[in-house]
Formats: sequence, C-alpha cells, structure tokens
Amino acid sequence: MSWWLNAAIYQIYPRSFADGNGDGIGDLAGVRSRLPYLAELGVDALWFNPWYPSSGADGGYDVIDYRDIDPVYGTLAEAEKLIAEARTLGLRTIVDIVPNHVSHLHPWFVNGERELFWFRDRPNNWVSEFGGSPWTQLPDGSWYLHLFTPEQPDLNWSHPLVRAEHEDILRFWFDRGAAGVRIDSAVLPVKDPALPDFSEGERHPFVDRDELHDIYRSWRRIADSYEEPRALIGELWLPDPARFARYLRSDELHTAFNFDFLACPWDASRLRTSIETTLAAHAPVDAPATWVLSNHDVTRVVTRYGRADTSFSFSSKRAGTSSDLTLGTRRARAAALLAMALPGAVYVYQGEELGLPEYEVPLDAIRDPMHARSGGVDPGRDGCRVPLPWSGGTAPYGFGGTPTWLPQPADWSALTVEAQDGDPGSMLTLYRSALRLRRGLAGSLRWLDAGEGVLAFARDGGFACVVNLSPAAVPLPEGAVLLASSPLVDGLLPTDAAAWIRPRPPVTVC
Ligand code: TEU
Ligand code: CA
Repeated sequence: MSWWLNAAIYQIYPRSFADGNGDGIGDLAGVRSRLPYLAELGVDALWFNPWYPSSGADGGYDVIDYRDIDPVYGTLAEAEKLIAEARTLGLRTIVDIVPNHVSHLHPWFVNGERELFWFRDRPNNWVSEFGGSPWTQLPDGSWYLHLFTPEQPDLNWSHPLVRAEHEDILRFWFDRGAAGVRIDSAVLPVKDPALPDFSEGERHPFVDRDELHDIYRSWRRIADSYEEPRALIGELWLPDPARFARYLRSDELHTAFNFDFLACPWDASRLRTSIETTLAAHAPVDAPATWVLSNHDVTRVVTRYGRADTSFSFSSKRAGTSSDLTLGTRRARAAALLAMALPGAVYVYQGEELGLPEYEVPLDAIRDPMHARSGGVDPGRDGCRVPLPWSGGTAPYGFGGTPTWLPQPADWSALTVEAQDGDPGSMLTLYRSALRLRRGLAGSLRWLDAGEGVLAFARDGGFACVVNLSPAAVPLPEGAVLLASSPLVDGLLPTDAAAWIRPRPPVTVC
C-alpha cells in the first residue's frame, strides 16, 4: 500500500524547530539531533518548509536557488545526510516547492529575464494575497506582478523554460531521496496571459486555471518514474470540493491538504458535515482524505478552540481576542483524537503535539511581511512560528542560542518536551499514544448513533471514536477504552472530550 494513504506527516518549520549552532535560528544540525524525538513521536514523514537560499522576505517562500540549502540552515550535503538518516528511522522527507514565484534575488529576475515574469506598462485591478496591489514599479517605469510580496515576482508559466526548470528541480530532490513534494499555492501559478481586470462572475484570471492540470500531469509522470513513486501534495485553497477534487487523479496530484477543519467551528453537526463533504469529495478520485488542524499560516489550535468564535479566518487573525486556553487545550486534545481516527492522512504542525498556544509576538519583533503589508492591522503569522521549547524553565528553553530569531514567551516552561515527556496527562503523551494506535486503524468510516452533539464512528477491526461536543457528559459504548483526551467521570465521557474504544460486543452500525 502507498505510504501516504494513511501517513502521519510532521511539518517542520526549519527556522523554529531546533538550533544546532547556537545562533538563535533553527537549522539542519538541530533537526538531525532531534530525529530520535520525531521517530519516537510516531510520525511517518517530515515535511520541511522551504530550506533553500532565500531573500528572507516571506519565511523562505522567496527562493533564490532550489539546488542548495540556505547557509543559515546548513549545506546541501547535510540535507542529503538528513534525508538518509531520517529514512533509516522510518521517516520519509517531503520538500516544499513554490511554483507561483521566486525571489527577486533569483538570477532570472536579477538578470532581467523579463519574459519569465509578468511585466506590463500599467497595473490591473488585482489584489495581492497579502492585501494591496500586486504590482510594483521599477525605476524604468515598468511594473511587475507579485501575488504576494514585491520580493516574490510571479513566474510566467506560459514560458517553456519555467516548466522545464521546475521539472528539473523535482528530479533534483527526488534523486536525493525526497519521498514527495508539497506544492505551494498550487492553484495560483497559471495566469490568463492577457492579465485582464478581475470581474465578479467571470472566469478567474489567476485562480484554478485549467492549464494547471497539464503541468501537474507532467509532474506526475516524473514522480511515477521512480521505483518508489514520489508523492505530489497540493496546497489547494479551494473551498469548492468539486474543484478541489479535479486535481486528485491517478495521473495528477496524489493528495492535497484539506483545510476544512480550520474554518469549521467546534460544533458537532458542522464537523460531521465537514467530514462527510471531505470523504465524499475523495471517494471517487482514488486519493486519501487529509486532516489538518494547524500549520505555519494559521492561529495555533489551542488558541483557536479557546475563543468564542472557534473558526479561523484569514481576513483577521484577531490578536488580542481573548482565548480560554484551558478550554482550548481540552478541545484541541479531543480534536487531535478525532483527526487521527479518521480515514486518510493527518498532518501535525511542529508544536501542535506540545499544545503550544499562539504567542502574541511584540509588534516590533514581528517578521512576517503580512503584518507590514496590512499596514500593521494584521498581526501576521509569526504567533504560530515561535521557536520550540525543548527543555528548561526559561527562554530559549533548550532551543539553542539567544536571542532566538523570534522571542519566546516567558511562561512556556510547562510546555517543553522535557516537562511533558512521561507525564501521562500531557499533550505530548496523548499524541505519542494516538500516533501509535492509529497505525492499526483500517477501513472506511461508519457513523454510529450517539445522540445530539456527539460524533461517533466505527472503523474496521473493532475500533470506535466518540467525541462529545454536547454540554453534558455522555455514556460510551461498552468496551475497553484505548485512549481518552480527558479522564472519564463516573464512566462517562465529559464535555469537549474524545475517546477511542474497542467496543464489546461489536457496535451496531446505523
Ligand atoms: O500560502 C498560500 C496562501 O495563499 C495562504 O496560506 C496565505 O498565507 C494566505 O492566503 C494569506 O492571506 C503559502 C505558504 O504556506 C505561505 O506561508 C506563503 O506566505 C505563501 O504561500 C507564499 O508563498
Ligand atoms: Ca542555527
């Protein structure tokens, strides 16, 4: 069976994972020293956010050279070593490719190869993904397109060189042992070459263009040419499940992130609808469903679930919106058991397994360009990108040198790996146990009748998951409790908790 179908994939944000050389910035030496931690956690693969030389304008998503490693992280030889070492521990490596744009310091842009980008005499009415106009004027009066920051000029995918170059980059990393690639902003790279003004109701000039499919088919041929076929994982921000599913084909992408849980409020019927819609979208397309509770772009899950409005929205990160972290943590534990019990693959963003909350990074320390681009209104995404706490009672919590590239909060001593290791009630212990147990899960999902506000489903081989979102404690089907996100009270599953059980006798499926 293909490994990615049921994989647990751990996302590493290299800048903030572990610092091996003491300069306050995460690096490959840091990751290598923590590989045993990742193997013990029980994940199957590591996805690295971009680790290539970069202008540093957007957390590495402004790549200068795909065939090297940013010197701040290490060397190419070290990356190859890391990939091999991880593999011996059973961990596959996924690299990140950003086809929509490159850095303004990429040789193509520096050398003025304008036909590889989008240059025009005047801007159109498009809006940048980070707000404002996506056009910047050069001293000679011409304008170039960048859907993100000015340091990220958009590539012209109508040009054969752009296609050939990316195919070569894929081979470069697949040849070095990468088991797959995460395709950044995968619905954006192709533009209508006329660059017409955007107008409501008309075909979108740069989102989800039909021409993308041919590009991903050529990538699939490359991925399939390896003895162990490499996996193509799309970052497809497409709310319409039918449009989303068009990319998941046996000759196109293997799988894509399902971001539905990020937008879904903590509500049983909404979650059930989200799960059903996701499974229905994947059923005909021979692709595993995926489940995502957090990543480097969104509010940390314990903070999100501790708010009155539990759904995440890009339009406002709502810094300062109060969050009850005790409640948020309870729910995040239950949500983790839910996500890990569902059929398909699950993503774990570094620090999620520690229950880290969003940190309100002091304004003068924020590095995310989203903050400046929004005129300082949006706090940006740094609050979920803070260096991980490994040990000790004060910053940098065993991360490495100081000062760390983003400051860490003063009150994280109870959240370190060291503090949580071996504690039966910790988030880390819950993740370790769940990741181990989920390896035994098989089969599709069958809903069980569990009453108002309760999600319950069975999978093959005598396994059921019950999540209680109702205001009262509820009884569990008879059987052995394998794992619970909060202690049972008088044998009942409390509010905002989940349990995995081995039902006895086998549950009746409704
Ligand atoms: O993000 C793509 C993307 O469009 C969103 O996740 C983005 O953060 C949001 O739309 C902002 O409104 C990817 C990366 O995950 C993100 O970190 C990069 O900044 C972005 O691409 C540009 O490469
Ligand atoms: Ca370092």
